[in-house]
Amino acid sequence: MKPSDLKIFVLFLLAGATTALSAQNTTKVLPTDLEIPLKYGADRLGKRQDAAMQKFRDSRLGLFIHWGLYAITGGEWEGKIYSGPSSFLQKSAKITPEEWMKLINRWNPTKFNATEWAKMARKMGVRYVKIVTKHHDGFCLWPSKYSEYTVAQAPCKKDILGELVKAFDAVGIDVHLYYSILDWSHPDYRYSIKNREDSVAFGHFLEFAENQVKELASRYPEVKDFWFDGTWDESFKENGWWSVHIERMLKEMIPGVTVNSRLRADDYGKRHFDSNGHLMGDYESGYERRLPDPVKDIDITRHDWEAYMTLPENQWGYHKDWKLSYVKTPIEAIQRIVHATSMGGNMVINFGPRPEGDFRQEELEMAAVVGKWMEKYGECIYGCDYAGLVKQDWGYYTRGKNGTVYMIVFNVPLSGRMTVQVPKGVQIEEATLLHGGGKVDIMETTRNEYNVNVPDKVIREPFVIKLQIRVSKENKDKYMDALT
Ligand code: FHN
Repeated sequence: MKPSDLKIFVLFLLAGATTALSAQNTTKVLPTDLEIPLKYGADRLGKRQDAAMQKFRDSRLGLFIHWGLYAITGGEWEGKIYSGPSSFLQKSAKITPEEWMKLINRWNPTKFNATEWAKMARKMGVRYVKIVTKHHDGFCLWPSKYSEYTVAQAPCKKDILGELVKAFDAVGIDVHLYYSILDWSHPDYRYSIKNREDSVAFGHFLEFAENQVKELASRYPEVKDFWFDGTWDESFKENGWWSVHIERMLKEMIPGVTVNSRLRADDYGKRHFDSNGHLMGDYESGYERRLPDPVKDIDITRHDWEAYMTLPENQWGYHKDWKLSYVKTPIEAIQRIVHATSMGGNMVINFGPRPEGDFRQEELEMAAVVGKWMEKYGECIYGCDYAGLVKQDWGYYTRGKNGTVYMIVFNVPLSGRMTVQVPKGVQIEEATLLHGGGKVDIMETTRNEYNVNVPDKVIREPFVIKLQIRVSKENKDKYMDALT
């Protein structure tokens, strides 16, 4: 058998074994003799369980900040508005990197106040912020000594990133750093490696990227997470060793730091999950502008993950014209936060500040409404997880650490009754409204099924009912594993 045939055969065996394992609902590791030996595959099986990871998981809600030169152009070039992502204007308007970088002379955010940003985020209820330090265009929000395209070359000369790290840290919001490997400004970047010259150039590029990442970790040691992007090109996928090296380096430099799966590529160029199907990095970071299906994709509850949402359909950085696409409402954002928590994931909401350094009205409104809801109902989000109950049409379940189950209601049934199916041996003892208290009537209708009455008073927001449940001794382990 040729090595390539052997690989296919092993993958075939693996596919069968994985299905069998899913059916048994176990997180056990496959016997190693069925796995492809990998030098750059997953370094751990199952969820990371240390305190730093637990904190990441318990946070559940984060804020993404995309702020760079694209805020200045806001999707407009030479009088024409481009409807694509404003952060891709350089590509859509075919602007050379040299021309693009002249925007640095216009980087002068006179309204920027890091403390105000941190205050807004605090009120919004986010527990961490992911800041774009360098997007695909190569402009750096910190005065990097390895690049000529940084805030240090701009008129205001401020270390914007440094100010943000300090301000967020001061209000107890963890700082995560986004770093794009893909770099349109760097002469040594290659999309693919076609010859020796490319290989040498890309080697130099990787040295540059390593220096910058190291620089970030040593300048801002209070950082809790590194989030890598722009890792999909062939050139990068052929250098899985580098992604492993960088993750290890960061973990040595900042104990407890978390790293997203998007950084990693294995020996065969597989990303996020290695060729044996195991997650690389600490959490999956593939759910961008979408969420897993709450029924079909329930297996996702086996690992940590994070999802990202933009307010308009596909705008990360500031764009002048939001009317070009649908803009999500705060209730839709709340639904996404709940959806993610109900499946054991985190939701990160993206804001793209204006070139002056403040936020647009829609973002301020979003922060205020989400914040108010989180203040009232955060108990069903922070520290909560997948509840192990079958999804119903009225909304979502989450489960707190003490076993309390929360029903988060988005669709109130006209029947006035909400069905709750429970596994064998599980009883609902009591239901109460989370905010404002008050008992909610429940009735067992048939075996393993209850009706929870819609409360009499009209509530004009997604509301939460707390269920006290009792699990008989012999069912304790099985209940939480009840994948649907
Ligand atoms: O192209 C980028 C995009 O601008 C944004 O930064 C998002 C954030 O998750 N990531 C990339 C696409 O996957």
